[in-house]
Amino acid sequence: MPYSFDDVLAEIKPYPKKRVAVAVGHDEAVLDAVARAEAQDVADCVLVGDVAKIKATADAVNADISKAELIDERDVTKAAKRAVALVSSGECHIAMKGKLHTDDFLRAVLDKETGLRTGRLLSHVFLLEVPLPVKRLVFVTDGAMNIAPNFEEKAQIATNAIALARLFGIEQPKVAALAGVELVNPKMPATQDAAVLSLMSYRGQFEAGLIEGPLALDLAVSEEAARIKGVKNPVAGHADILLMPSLEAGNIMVKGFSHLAGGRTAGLVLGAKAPVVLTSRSDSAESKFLSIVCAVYAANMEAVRVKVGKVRG
Ligand code: COD
Repeated sequence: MPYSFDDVLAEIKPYPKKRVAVAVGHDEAVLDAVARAEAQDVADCVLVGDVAKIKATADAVNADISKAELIDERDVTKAAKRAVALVSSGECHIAMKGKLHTDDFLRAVLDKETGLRTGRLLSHVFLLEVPLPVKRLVFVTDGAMNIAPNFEEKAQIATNAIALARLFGIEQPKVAALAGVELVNPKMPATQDAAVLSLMSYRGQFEAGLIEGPLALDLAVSEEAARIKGVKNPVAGHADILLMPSLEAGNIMVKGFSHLAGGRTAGLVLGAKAPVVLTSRSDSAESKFLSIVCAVYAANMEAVRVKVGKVRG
């Protein structure tokens, strides 16, 4: 089971490389990440976009993209659709966002004809490499796709993240349904949703994971905070998945972690036909590379899961 991004990178080495289709490739950090993925035999990449701009950008940052396939499509919307279509047709295994707005990229992913819909809710998960009290990966969802999820959507978002955490080797992921407090307050709708999700979990409605809530962030991740506040349950202090009440909460938390505390993060969209790498345009090349690594890991573990048939979704 990987406890760090370096572990994830080491664990994918025996598995086959995957093909990544990048939508609108002329982004410095994306091309740096692509060059690293090619150099470390993690993935082969197809870069869709304005080829002249892609080459000029790669030159500017000294990114060796000589092994990548280039497809010239200067229109941003068409480039996004074309990259995603390469994945839905099976020519590539992973879609990745390049230099375009998140919503424009996601609309290509959701396209009814050429997109990656499955009939399920698609949702985003950030993976955070948390240093304390021991280094491990924590999953934060949804900080990038579903803006204000209703109760049913939160249940699906939790289910998607549980499936991902299980691919990452956590047998029964512990989910903290986060709010500002640990008691149900009718004036705070997030606490009500969290309480019902928790009840559903105790009734066995999330068979693969354990949801507890409402919990404030400190209670979810700090054993000491839970002890001081007298909160005793199997998730308190040990949450693997932080289920956020809204996109803003998740997005602000993760950007605080990376931009204020220097934490390493990766980002994926789940629930689609294939993993989708979705990072912010301001994320570092390292974060984009780590996201490719995690997508390759998820795609390979999913294949193992289907073959072995041991793990329930
Ligand atoms: N899963 C599956 N289908 C979906 C989802 C989803 N999460 N979201 C929308 N759909 C389907 C709907 O069922 C419908 O058929 C179609 O897509 C259009 O639905 P709308 O009109 O509600 O959606 P859009 O196109 O206006 O917006 C969808 C986005 C994902 C683009 C939107 O939710 C969005 O902008 N999300 C936030 C993206 C963002 O800015 N993130 C910032 C992170 S840095």
